[in-house]
Amino acid sequence: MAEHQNQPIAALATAWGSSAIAVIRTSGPGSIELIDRLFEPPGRLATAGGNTVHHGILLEPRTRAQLDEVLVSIFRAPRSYTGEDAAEIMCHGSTAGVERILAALFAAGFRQAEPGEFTMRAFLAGKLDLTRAEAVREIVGARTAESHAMALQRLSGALEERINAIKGRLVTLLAAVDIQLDYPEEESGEVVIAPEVVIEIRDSIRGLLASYRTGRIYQEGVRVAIAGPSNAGKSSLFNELLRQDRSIVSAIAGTTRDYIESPIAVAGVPVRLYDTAGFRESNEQIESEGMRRSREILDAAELVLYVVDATEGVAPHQREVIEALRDSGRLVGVWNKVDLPGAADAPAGFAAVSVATGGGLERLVEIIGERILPDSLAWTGEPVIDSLRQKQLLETAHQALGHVLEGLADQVPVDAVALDAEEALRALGEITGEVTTADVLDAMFSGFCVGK
Ligand SMILES: Nc1nc2c(ncn2[C@@H]2O[C@H](COP(=O)(O)OP(=O)(O)OP(=O)(O)O)[C@@H](O)[C@H]2O)c(=O)[nH]1
Ligand SMILES: [Mg+2]
Repeated sequence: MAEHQNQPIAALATAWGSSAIAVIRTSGPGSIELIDRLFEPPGRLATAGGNTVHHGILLEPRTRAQLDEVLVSIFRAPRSYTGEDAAEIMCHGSTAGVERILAALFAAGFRQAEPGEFTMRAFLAGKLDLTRAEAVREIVGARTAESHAMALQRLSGALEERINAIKGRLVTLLAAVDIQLDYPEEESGEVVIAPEVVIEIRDSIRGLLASYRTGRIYQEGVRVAIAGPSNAGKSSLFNELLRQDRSIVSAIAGTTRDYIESPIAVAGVPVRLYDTAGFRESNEQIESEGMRRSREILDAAELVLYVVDATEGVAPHQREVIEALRDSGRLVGVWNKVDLPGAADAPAGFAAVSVATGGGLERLVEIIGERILPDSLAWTGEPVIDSLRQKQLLETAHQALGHVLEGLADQVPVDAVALDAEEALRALGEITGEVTTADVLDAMFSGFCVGK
């Protein structure tokens, strides 16, 4: 990426498809002048100040044919997202129209932006640190209100501040070591690195590390599968949880042949909910294949809602499946159809519900929420980390501080101990991007979509 750093770039920033409005983003030295040549009234954009919006007509560069009636927002360096001169074109959201405008921009001298290139330029211009750059991607991918709020908090710099605070304490510590090394005669015999301080710093790193699981759950979510014998009401429950008539429900056993998947949110966590084929003896090829696939889904799911018809009870051959699920900690028993006469009482570990009347469903959703998001993992509003990159670097820092403590305990010379503290500092600096390499940047920004 770095070699064409100064070229003006352009990309569609909104989703590809028909919409009322689409936004084409551009950035780079000369970008405003290039668009000005395609804009009527002429000269308007080239002379425009930053943070202004202009209404006009966009023209094809060669034929001067009208392309669209547009609004163009002008941003002047350094007061733009990327820190460069930049313009954003709001046009009509027609795929054909967007294609024509992009073709005109490329003909005029823009090049197609690479994935994440706008944000990478913003990072290189010092507009945001790496934790915030990562948050840009996470905001776009957020699937629940909570994951969105969490990413927004990181974008506003809460994680960066937390890391910088830890770094600050380490810098102070190392400065004291430097003083001792520079003036050994004055400070001789005094221990300048206090282990309590190192332990405190290490604990705050550990706190952030512990937030990783919280961050991942809200970002990635969990898979919840509905399983159980045929006709127990699995598809009925699936539709009810979705609040949508998605899966076919019928009194005929073996209705669901293949699994069906749909996203929902439970306790702020994105959930992939699966309806699966009921288990029963079948010689029918398609149904057997459906059951095989359903079993794969069950194996991969973090939680399984095992639905039993309360008028039928648990058949002996199901006991083994239920026990295995219980042993792996993934079982939520659902005792369905309690509205029917002849329904037995729910056994331990099963929640009594009637999907038909809605009875017990609220409690069931609560149970699912408690299971996928135990209190210990729920977001408290504190900054959390959620990228593997951040986690690994924090682990490096944590480990290095462990070495510092060992060194202090073993009375290793202070300059050797300081090397480990510096290693921790370097790892923390890499999290925010203070020290970084082209490889790290490429790996990170290539995960973005074009236009970000
Ligand atoms: N009375 C009563 N009937 C229910 C309840 N839940 C589901 N049913 C009925 O039970 C029958 C089977 O429901 P489904 O949701 O298709 O069952 P399933 O487990 O998906 O069945 P398969 O896909 O065949 O494995 C349907 O006739 C539903 O209307 C309930 O709570 N009470
Ligand atoms: Mg079904």
